[in-house]
Amino acid sequence: MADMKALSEAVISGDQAKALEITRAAISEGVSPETILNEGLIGGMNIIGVRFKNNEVYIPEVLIAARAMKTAMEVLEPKLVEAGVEPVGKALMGTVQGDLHDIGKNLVTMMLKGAGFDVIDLGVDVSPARFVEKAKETKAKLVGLSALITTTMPSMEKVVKAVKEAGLAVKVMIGGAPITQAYADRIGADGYAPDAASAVDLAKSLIGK
Ligand code: B1M
Repeated sequence: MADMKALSEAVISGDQAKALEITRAAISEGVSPETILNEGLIGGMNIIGVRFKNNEVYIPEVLIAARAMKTAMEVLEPKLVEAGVEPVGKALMGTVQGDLHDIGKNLVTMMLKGAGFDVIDLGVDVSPARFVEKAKETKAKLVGLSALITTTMPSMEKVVKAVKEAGLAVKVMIGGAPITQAYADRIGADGYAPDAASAVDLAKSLIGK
């Protein structure tokens, strides 16, 4: 019988081949896609998230774990769709206009995916108009903004304003090295997270999960 604890461990250690093998075995043994996702894959990513927060592991380990999860997700995703398993929530992520830094944004995206979010990554240098247009098109409930340079921080305020002006019922969360809670409060963002693991907790709380 495929072991969900072993699947979590494969994700934690970033063993892509093992994660894929256990996921395939679990599917063929009839383990529910939801169990494989929640107990195996997300379970493993949650542990990585906690360890990252506690400085027990660092960025490379998180990236390797996320890659193992992604490999397993490729075979699991069609089964989740067939089973009608709903994602935790839909989120847009992007680095704001004028800013090309994407390492932190990618980490947050991976952690959110690891936590069961359906994340649409808009990439870097994303204009306020594009965030609004994609939020309307995808009906995402959450918009995540990343900025690494002090001169691109004002783009975040523009997104918050554009989202409000468009009358969208979405929450905006922000982060990046120069960002603080005080800045989030000042521009009217719904939340700030200092790192990728906290971003997952914040995202869940913003959408009431
Ligand atoms: Co640039 N860069 N860079 N850079 N770069 C910084 C940010 C800088 C601090 C370096 C310095 O001068 N000491 C400085 C900004 C100074 C300032 O703001 N005043 C700077 C500069 C000036 C520039 C250029 C202007 C340099 C130039 O061309 N003269 C230029 C800008 C280009 C542009 O964007 N328009 C530039 C270019 C680059 C590279 C292309 C070379 C490269 C980026 C590669 C890439 O991203 N693909 C780069 C890099 C790598 C850095 C440093 C060295 C590292 C940034 C990084 O990836 N950190 C950085 C100096 C430093 O920080 N030591 C620097 C790791 C990453 C995981 O952290 O993104 O903070 P971070 O993400 C964290 C949290 O902040 C949080 O979670 C992540 C994980 O815990 N988080 C969120 C991030 N987004 C979040 C969103 C959330 C929640 C949490 O909710 C939605």
